[in-house]
Amino acid sequence: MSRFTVIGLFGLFGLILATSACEKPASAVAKAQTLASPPGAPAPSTGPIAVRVDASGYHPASVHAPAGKPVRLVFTRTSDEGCGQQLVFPTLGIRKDLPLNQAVAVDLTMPASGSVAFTCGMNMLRGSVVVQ
Ligand SMILES: [Cu+2]
Repeated sequence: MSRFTVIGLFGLFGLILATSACEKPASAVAKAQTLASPPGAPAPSTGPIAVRVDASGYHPASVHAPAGKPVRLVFTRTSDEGCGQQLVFPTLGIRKDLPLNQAVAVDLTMPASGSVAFTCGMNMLRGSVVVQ
């Protein structure tokens, strides 16, 4: 086996690791989102909304807030696995680092209808704040 073959194999292995670390959480989040909004969901909280970030995504992946009102989300990343180190609100131009086990507040104003999406730095973990 040549030196280049060995380097190539390690590179491929690293790529597979990086890819699988991002893809698994995304499918888990998609599953969680369909379960997150059952009929008769609880009323929105008026205080800050806590969202935990781990290897499988955002918990909860879908939160609710009143239309047209300011809302504060507090994100805490509790796992070094996965790719939740960065938090992005694409439509608001917000990009924040999430240090491990440190609460990071994000203030935003809800639109009149619809939802505001948030993702990891690579748009693989996904969540949303839905107008209620
Ligand atoms: Cu990612």
